[in-house]
Amino acid sequence: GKKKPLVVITRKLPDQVETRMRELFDARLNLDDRPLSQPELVAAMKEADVLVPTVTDRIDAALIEQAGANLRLIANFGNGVDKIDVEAAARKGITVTNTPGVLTEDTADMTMALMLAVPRRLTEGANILEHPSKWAGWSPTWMLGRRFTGKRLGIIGMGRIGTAVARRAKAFGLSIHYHNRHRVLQSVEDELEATYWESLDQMLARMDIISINCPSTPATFHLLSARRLALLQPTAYIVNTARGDLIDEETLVRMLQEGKIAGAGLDVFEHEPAVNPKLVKLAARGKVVILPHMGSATIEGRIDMGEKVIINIRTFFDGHRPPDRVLPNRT
Ligand code: 8YV
Repeated sequence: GKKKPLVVITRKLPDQVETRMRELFDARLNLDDRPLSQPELVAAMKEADVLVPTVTDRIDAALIEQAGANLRLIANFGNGVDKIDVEAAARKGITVTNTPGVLTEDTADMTMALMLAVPRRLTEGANILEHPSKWAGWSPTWMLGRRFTGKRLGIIGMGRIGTAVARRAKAFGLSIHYHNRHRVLQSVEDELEATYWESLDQMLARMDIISINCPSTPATFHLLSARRLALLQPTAYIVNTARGDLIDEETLVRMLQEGKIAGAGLDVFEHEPAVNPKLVKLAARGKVVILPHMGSATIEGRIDMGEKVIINIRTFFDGHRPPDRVLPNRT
């Protein structure tokens, strides 16, 4: 029979995904789940037929240059391919795939959780009851937040996740606005009663809440630049479950400290896993809710992502175009 492809998986995956990968492939697993060192990553690239990286691996042009002749597929475990130089891979004839679709709902759910948490002071309240003696009792002016329903939500990036966020937000009574490279289908706009803003700047100036749901590419680096952040109303909130580098984080932090923006819910950071200590301080004061990149972190989601990776690898080695191929120059 055919020789099974050597598939190097850089991180620990759910047991049932690993079991399935072992059945189908010559799977090299990372049993202790420590991110591979640079030399280990180079060695993996040299030997493997397929590399399965995650968001914690930087697969840049220099690394891709060192790939062995066998490496034909990088099957990313995850949606965002910002850490993979897809152009450099294409130049070497290496196909790149990702796992869209299966993490849409989970990420949209977490986006809503962050969106509600800041104005309704969820973490502040929960923190108070870690020390029940801090609660002297209810009062009409105790722990007042800001009303969520009725607010204007501006979504940056109306793809799968952005649309899933919009559906949820509409059910919560928010009005839906969006900025995207192109307008979405009229039927989707109608369903969501959504307003399209061709100008991101104009949208930013008028929203109560901003949710970022677009990919990180060279073209979207610091999309929310200092200049654009300054357009926001001081009462506005920002939620980011996409990628940290979409926002000029240093400026965002300063604006939060100075009260030039009301709050932020952040699942992603510019220098993950490092988190700016000033954000941690702001979190203690309830100005921000920060999470350690948990947007898609459900058991079901991780299993589905594993299945997607497997389908992409199998389709590729059956000689067909894998369903989730990522094309270069998507900026
Ligand atoms: C994962 C994600 O945390 O898919 C993405 O883009 O950020 C998350 O689903 C990560 O990418 C897994 O590699």
